[in-house]
Amino acid sequence: KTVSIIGVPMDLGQGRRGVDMGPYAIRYANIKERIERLGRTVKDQGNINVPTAETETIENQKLKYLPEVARVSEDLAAKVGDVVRQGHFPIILGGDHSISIGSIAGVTQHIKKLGVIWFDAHGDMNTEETTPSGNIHGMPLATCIGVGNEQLVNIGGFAPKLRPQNVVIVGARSIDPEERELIKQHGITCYTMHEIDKLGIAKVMEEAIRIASDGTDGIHLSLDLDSIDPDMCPGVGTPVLGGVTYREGHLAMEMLFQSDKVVSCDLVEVNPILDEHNKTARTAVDLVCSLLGESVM
Ligand code: DIR
Ligand code: MN
Ligand code: MN
Ligand code: MN
Repeated sequence: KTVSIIGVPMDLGQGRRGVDMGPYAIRYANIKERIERLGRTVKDQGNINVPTAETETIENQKLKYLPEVARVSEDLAAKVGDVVRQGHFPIILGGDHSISIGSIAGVTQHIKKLGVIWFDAHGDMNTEETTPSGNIHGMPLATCIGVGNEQLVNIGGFAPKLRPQNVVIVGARSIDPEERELIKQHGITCYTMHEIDKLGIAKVMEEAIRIASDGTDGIHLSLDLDSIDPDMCPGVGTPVLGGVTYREGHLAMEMLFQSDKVVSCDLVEVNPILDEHNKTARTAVDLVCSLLGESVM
């Protein structure tokens, strides 16, 4: 299967500058060459157009840059839909995590029953009612299960994109109080760092893959690099101590490869301005190579 890379230089979904440079940072870390070395054909589709923060104004403090995020999401959904139709495996480079609204809308145009593994320090299950920040990057998972702002929920012309029983959060360690209630209320499985420490990443991933593939036709991996501990991923907007280690991350990706269920993935929240010599983008590329079958022997 050909791999298609799509960049989304989006920073309007959160409050810190620099995450719009994520796609360039990940390309600079040689994502294309590294995947080609695995014997895959890689096509870089370029970037989706994203307006610059300086030219836009915030109209709604509970949904910052809503019209701009919605427009980019529609464009991204169309592009992702296009490459999935061609039989490609899309890798979407963020940008902040709001881009997953568009990427998942694109994949589910063709793969109607999609499971999702949401690797993140956060739940991303806020709505305009629960958000403490007004940042849309804290809302994409809620949006995909059909909860929240109507315009966002209906990106791509249909809703919901995902059934909560096929959604699994892995690596969580910072959840807002009302967000926690939404996760419980909708029956989303959430493996926090507590479960990873107690059960081990292998057991957690075995369960996550089972849940995300139960009755679905594929799994989308949404990889927020802040899931990984800040020692290997310091270049993210909202780092949280006590994350998934480099080794746990690799084992998780290897198990996803072995499952043969993953159809698409996002690499999000890489912020080279906050990074140390592009360490976060390099870790992202290492992890995606494991996801695509790189192994020692
Ligand atoms: C916080 C931070 N829960 C919010 N969220 C995220 O603003 O909604 N940080 N996703 O990366
Ligand atoms: Mn996130
Ligand atoms: Mn996060
Ligand atoms: Mn974030």
